[in-house]
Amino acid sequence: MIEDFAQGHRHPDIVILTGAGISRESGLSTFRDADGIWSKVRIEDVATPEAFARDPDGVHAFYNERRRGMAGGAVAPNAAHEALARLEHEWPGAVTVVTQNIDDLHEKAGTGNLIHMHGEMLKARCEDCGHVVHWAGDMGRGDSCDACASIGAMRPHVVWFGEMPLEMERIYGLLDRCGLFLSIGTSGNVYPAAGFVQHVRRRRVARTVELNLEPSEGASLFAEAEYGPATEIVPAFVERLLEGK
Ligand code: BV8
Repeated sequence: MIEDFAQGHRHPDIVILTGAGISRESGLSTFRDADGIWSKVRIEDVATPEAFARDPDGVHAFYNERRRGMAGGAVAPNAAHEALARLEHEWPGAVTVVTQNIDDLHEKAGTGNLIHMHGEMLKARCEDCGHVVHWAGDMGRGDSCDACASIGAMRPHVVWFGEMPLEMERIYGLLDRCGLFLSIGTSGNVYPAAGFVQHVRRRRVARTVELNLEPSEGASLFAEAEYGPATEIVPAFVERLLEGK
């Protein structure tokens, strides 16, 4: 099996895209499930730069509530996060997690090679000077930047709709070199992340696998798929991969 997807070598590099589904069993809501975040608030009201310009207090309240839900270790990584950290440490090739999630559960599980393409809940960015700083508490218009002292310019260091995701050049470089692309816990609704599998498929040698609770919007684009809760199917997949190394 290893030879099937290697680019001519036994331990190809692996790129893993994760979405909200991988954190669901840690107790964090997803976005588009029946009880998901977008069933309670509209994207246009809380997750666009226009919303922030129009109603900064409302957007801060949305992120303050989610940040509080993650504070103080209330939320822990689950077996799926831990399996990906194990894969990074035991796989002979490079393993990189590209997450759409803004929680810190991959880091807590021990993943080091990690790109938060949609930013991070526990960071703030100054709109005036661009300074990015760790931020675990509530944020509001009265807060000031500890680099340029400007007041009211702090925003969540999160990529909103209509904003360019982070580290895209690095991500496409990784996709161009990987021999295995894994997509875990994402509905495949949000671009450009949802387009990564097409980017990988252009190279015949790479293996594409979807691990999700149910088929995503892009399910037909994956050569292989397994469906079930992430805490069950992800550790099992990693175990098989490492057994065959
Ligand atoms: C941009 C941060 C361009 C905020 C988020 C085509 C090309 C390019 C862009 C677009 C395009 N078409 C449309 C666009 C615009 C837009 C977009 O994609 N819109 C969609 C709605 C159609 N994209 C953008 O705006 C992006 N920016 O393109 O910029 C540009 C170019 C030049 C210059 C400037 C800009 C920016 C998108 C990022 C937006 N920010 N989040 C926050 O988190 O508050 S997106 C948001 O959706 C989250 O990041 C989330 O992670 C992401 C994706 O959702 P999922 O993670 O997939 O979560 P979802 O609930 O949908 O699905 C969960 C899945 O898990 C389900 O499948 C479920 O079955 C599964 N699951 C549930 N439980 C389990 C499970 N699986 C396993 N186990 C379980 N237990």
